[in-house]
Amino acid sequence: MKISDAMVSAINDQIKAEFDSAYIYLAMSAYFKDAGLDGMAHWMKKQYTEEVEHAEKFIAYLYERGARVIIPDVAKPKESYTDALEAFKAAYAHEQYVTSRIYKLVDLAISEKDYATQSMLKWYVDEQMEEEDNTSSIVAKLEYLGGDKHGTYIVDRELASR
Ligand code: OFO
Repeated sequence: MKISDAMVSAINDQIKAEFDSAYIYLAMSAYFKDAGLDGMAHWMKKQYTEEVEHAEKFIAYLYERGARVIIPDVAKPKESYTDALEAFKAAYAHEQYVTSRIYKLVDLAISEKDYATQSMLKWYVDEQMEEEDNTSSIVAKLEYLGGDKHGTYIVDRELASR
C-alpha cells in the first residue's frame, strides 16, 4: 500500500522537529560547557546525537516507503539559561512537546489505516516515554538541590557517565 502524501508531509515535518531538537541540545551542551559543567555538557551532546539518529530513522523509513525526503532548515536554538535547572526544565518541556507530536502522527496513521507507519511509530512512542523519564528525573534532582552548588557538582559528575 502506498504511503499517503499527508503522512509523508507529516513525517517530513517531524524530521525537522528532530533536527530542531538536536540543535536545542547542542546549544544546551555549549551552554553547560561554558558554565564549567562538563558532565551536563556531555549528557546534552549525547542527546544531540540521539536526536540526529531519530531524524535519520524517519529518513530511512521514508526511503523504505519510496517517499521523498525534504531536508529542512533548522531553527536557531536558545543560547543561554539562568541555571542547570532552567535548562533541564526546558528539555523536559521540549520532550513533552515532541511526545505530543509523535502521538499526532500515530493518530494520523490510525485514521489512514497505515499499519506500517503505526508499527514504525511504536519505537518512537517508547523512546519518548524514556526521554521524558530521563529529563524529568534530572529536573527532580536539581529541584531538590535548590541551587546548591556542591549538589549540582555531584549531579554533573553523575551525568558524565551517560
Ligand atoms: Fe527525538 O526525542 Fe527528544 O526530542
